[in-house]
Amino acid sequence: MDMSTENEIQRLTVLLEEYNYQYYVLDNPSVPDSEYDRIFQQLQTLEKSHPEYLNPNSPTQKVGGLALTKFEQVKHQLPMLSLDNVFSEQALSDFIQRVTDRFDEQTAFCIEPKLDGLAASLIYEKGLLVQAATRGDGKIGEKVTENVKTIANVPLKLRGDNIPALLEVRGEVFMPKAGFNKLNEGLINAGEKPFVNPRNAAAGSLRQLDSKVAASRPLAFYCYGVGVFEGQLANTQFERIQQLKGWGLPISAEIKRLIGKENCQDFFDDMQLKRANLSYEIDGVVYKVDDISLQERLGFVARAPRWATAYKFPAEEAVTVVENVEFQVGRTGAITPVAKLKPVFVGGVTVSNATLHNKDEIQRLGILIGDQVVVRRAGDVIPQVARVLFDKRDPDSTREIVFPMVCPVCQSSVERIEGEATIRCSGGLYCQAQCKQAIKHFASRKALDIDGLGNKIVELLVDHNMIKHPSDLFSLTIDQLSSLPRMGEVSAKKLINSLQISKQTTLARFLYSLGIREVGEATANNLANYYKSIEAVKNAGIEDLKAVADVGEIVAKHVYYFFRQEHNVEVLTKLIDAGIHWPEIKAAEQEKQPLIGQTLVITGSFSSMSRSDIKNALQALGAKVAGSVSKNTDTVVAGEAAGSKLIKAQELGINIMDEAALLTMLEK
Ligand code: IWH
Repeated sequence: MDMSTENEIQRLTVLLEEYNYQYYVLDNPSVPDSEYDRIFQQLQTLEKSHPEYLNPNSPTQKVGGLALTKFEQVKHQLPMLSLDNVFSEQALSDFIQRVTDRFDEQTAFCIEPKLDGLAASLIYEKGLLVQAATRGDGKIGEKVTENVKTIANVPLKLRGDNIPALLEVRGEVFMPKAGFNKLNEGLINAGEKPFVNPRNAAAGSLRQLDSKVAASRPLAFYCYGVGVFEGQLANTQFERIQQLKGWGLPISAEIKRLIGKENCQDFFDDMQLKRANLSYEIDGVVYKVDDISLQERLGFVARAPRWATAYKFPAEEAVTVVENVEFQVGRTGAITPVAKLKPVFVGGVTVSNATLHNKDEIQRLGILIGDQVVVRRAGDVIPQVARVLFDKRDPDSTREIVFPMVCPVCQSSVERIEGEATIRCSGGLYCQAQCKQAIKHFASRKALDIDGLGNKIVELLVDHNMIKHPSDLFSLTIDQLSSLPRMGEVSAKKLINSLQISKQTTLARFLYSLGIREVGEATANNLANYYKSIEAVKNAGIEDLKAVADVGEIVAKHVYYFFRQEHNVEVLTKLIDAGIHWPEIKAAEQEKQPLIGQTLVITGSFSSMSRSDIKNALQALGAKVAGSVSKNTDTVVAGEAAGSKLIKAQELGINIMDEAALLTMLEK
């Protein structure tokens, strides 16, 4: 009986270790979580009834134990170095040149994202985790073994063959974004202070004296190198990392080995694009000479290796002053408070405005005009005020933000809706601000797609009283247009021409272009397919509208009331009178132009057709063919030797079509 219990504990342990490896390291679980949980409970039950067989490295032992009164200090046998930083393409290029100049051949680099966490050292003896320490000052750190043992993806025991007798693994302890958000939510609900960012949360959690608290924190670990070791390791950085992975240690999925400045810079650019979609925060990219013997030849300067550098993203947060708050009127009349900032360089651009969203947000921030604030600009997202520096507030130079009683643009009354934080201008298209936004929307890419009618020109046209409604666009003359500042006769003619072209559209685009609240591209499509004519949409009742795919009570009401407003119907009539038209929706018509509304990009070279023939063929099917890949691209048609456009498309998750697939589609 005892023998079989011991065997059973051993069997379950091995099984869970394998599941953990598949889940955390290979990112490819072989069983559902419920099955993992079932085995886990079985093992836990057996261990409880037979404590004599409980192994301290059992997969069940990740829950933390006794609380410490302080952390012991540990001296790192090999110092934990810092990295040199670079902040520009030129500086990266200089680094690569400097390294390459030392050797005859092109030097390969092992490249990885730089995680925004804390460096840690994990020591495995005979494959068992015996000590974990923080980096500290690089020479002396703190022993946080009990806490690190609770990190879900840190193996207590290594797996596989040829495990070194001694292995110091270096890596980053961090908190994934999702876990951070959940942790903060819990802290706020409990009336406690949330962490400012995932890095602080990771630091606070790793330095918990009570390892049970640390165990409750969603920490993770990725390794990026080796410190001391006894035994044989591969002689390149890239292969060593793969060895660590094979022994059950988690590594970032992004690590690559590359040669050449261009590839190195491309990796950085790609990482910057991917950044927002990664599940954890990164603050740059690390480049390491791949060959360990070359690393040794390069050696160190002061406390940083000459064979590695960190290329940092521009800071996403900066401190500045709120000089004023203005109120902007949007397309639907929503009045948004905008903080006018002392210009500050953040996220790679100079920022002088940040949205404050609404009253609730202002209250949440506790912000006053004159406050010093942290401004955040991440990726392409509009700048936000992250928080107020209350310690720096000077009551003499701050004042409250007062919401306007009337629209700041047209002086119409302001609507406040019970339970909504947003206030709205009631002026409709009488309000110049709403009018401008409506026309910009009307001309935008997914609406009538009027080439050459950018935001600046719309503003000028409205300011010069040349247009009031979208329908006025179609009676503009070349003389009128060329009288505008910075508009010559050539651009005026071009614009008149694109206005002419834009009249041929689709019902879906036309419906979208009207700017009905809550009617986006998808809803416009659904409405068009369901009703097939503008008259039918116009006459539809609320209940009937609700029968359209994805249309609920709110959308239905917005559509219904839009067509009950006299001036909307008037504009609509004028647009049709101006000559806006679309093919009648019949199944056969739609098949003729299956690519209408889609943007394609052609890249690479093709063997069966020239690029211009492909372009013509795609346009004949209704597609718009663009020159560069962006998030608006629907499909990239990639031939042989496609380069950066293809890579970008892959990063953005855009549909990719090769030559064979293209030909098949064209034949259809
Ligand atoms: C209940 N998970 O940590 C439960 N599928 O191989 C059990 C396990 C997990 C969740 C929920 C989220 C996560 C899954 C596996 C392995 C380890 C592990 C697995």
